[in-house]
Amino acid sequence: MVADWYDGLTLATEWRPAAEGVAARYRLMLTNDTGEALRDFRLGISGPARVSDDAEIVGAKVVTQLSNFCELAPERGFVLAPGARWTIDVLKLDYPIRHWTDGATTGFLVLADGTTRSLRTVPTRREGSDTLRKKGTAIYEVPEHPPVPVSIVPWPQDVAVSGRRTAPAGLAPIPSAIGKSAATAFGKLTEKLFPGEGLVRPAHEGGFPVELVAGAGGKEGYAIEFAADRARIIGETETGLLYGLITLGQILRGARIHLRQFNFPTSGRIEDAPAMAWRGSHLDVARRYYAKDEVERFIAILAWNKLNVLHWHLSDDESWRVEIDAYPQLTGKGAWRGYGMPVPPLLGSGPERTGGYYSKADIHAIVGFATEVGVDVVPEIDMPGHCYAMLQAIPALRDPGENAPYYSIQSFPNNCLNPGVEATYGVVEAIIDEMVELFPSRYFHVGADEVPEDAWHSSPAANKLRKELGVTGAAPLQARFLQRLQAYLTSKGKLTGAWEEASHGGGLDRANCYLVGWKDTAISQKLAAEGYDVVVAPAQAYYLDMANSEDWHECGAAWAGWSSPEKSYGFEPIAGWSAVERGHLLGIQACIWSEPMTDRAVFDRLVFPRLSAIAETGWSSNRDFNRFKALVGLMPNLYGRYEGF
Ligand code: TNX
Repeated sequence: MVADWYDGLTLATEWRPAAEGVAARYRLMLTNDTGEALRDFRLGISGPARVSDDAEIVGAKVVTQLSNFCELAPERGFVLAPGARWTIDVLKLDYPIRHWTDGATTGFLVLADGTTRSLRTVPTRREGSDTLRKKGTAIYEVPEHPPVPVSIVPWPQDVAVSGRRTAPAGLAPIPSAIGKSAATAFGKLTEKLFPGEGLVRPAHEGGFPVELVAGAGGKEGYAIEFAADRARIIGETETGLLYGLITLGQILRGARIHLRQFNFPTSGRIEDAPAMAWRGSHLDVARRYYAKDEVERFIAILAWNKLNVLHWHLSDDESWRVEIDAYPQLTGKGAWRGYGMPVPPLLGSGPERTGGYYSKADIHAIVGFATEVGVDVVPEIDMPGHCYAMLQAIPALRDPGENAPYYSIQSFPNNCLNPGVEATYGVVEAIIDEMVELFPSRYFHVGADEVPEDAWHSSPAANKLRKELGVTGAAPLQARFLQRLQAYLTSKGKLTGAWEEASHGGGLDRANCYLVGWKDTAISQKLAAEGYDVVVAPAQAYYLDMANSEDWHECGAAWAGWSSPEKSYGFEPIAGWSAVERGHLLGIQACIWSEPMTDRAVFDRLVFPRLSAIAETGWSSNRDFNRFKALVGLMPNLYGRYEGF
């Protein structure tokens, strides 16, 4: 029996960027301090960086590889003596490493009997660099003299308040014919986000009376009238009143925490309504699993930012996360990763079985909470591409005649549902049947991104369909697949959502869909001009997996560039759009892809405060980074990790 080697074995990785006359090099170093000689083993790694298929590798050979999982073997008879180090040089990766989160974040040994041993894995260093790794939300100090007297994010349409009183101990909402649900939702929201702060209190505990009354306001607008001994919120809907309470709660927290800098007013008025109808955030729970409580807290944060859509990315190549009764193997196999399993360790998951999925009861609770706080949960099942996990769970959906591989951009082989395999439609429809029961949203997002151009090239079933339709390539087949899905969703009363690529090869019925433009804003504008309703989510500014700056010490990805909070904040999503194009704008959203989120503190650094920057763009007609910077430090993050803590 082999001892637990965790303490004695260390994997370190080092990146040397390409320079004049020097090739890029990714070096893996395994050091043996176990006191025993190691033989007959292989090294498994997982983390965002991908060893290229045609990479020259010095010191090892690749035994198996799938996307960013790679198993490397030393030469036959190799012995790693006590105190010795095994060095492997990989001379080509699919893309260069630009930040410390890019390299292997998990390493493990595979022994001759097939068992595995975890080992300590040190985050990647760049050659010659120090070990500083930035994590945690950047700290935004409240200035001595903030440019505005009250703390509110996103900034309202019109603020005309005056007077000043000591921040009350809490708020005591008083519903009338309207406002019961808003008051309850506000209580749950503040309890989740700021437990122990007592933001809601009865009058006898010093709660400040807040009357909730019916009046104008539209779907999400509200007004607040201040008096010395009470405030009144006027709204037309429960959501409007909730947003009024959120504004008051933010004012209260600011005045309480920074009593010199911010006021709790005693007179005047705030008038508010959103600029855009769709103010969303996408969350990828497929690359990384987020527990039910984390998702609910994230939803609470959305509401606190007056964001109203969660685009919930529930499946991808790396996993499947929704319980489906008709196909228990989807979660039985697809929700888990591990060595020797249908889905191997990926993106830093280890050799042991890890993952998770949302049971129907979980989804019911999550969607119920979201609805209460004004957040519409739009589910996404990503199809026909990004389906490796689903196809591993239900291999019968592959065409048995397909005999050659094609690869996705993330290097997954044959990862697309096959439009020529008729059984696919029955399975997908059964999944939709169950999911429409779980998600009351008008929208159902079907993915449609990144199908490789040569998808299904060797599939007889796909080629038969190509012949029938008189088409070539992948796009028309994908369009045909999506059109069938859309017809089914329409019959269920749903509008079909998809990424921009759903417009390729024939497109969708524009009256019953919306598309998310992600490559740049020009594409969103073009889709709007073609008559598609669009949500604008350009990767250059709204992809929160992109690092905050070019600095190596920052965490995150870089394929679409870098975006500081200031850049995300100042970004104009619909500059130059015509009135007709604007007529097709639903709104904007952040996208949170989870490949780099190996550490919760990385999530906090990447997502905050950029999420609030995007929220303010969706809500306010009056933006000012200086004001935003002074206020955003009061906004919550997901895990409570701040830079330097
Ligand atoms: C592209 S954006 C993807 C995702 C990745 C993301 C990483 C889109 C629709 N597809 O699969 O996670 O880039 O930034």
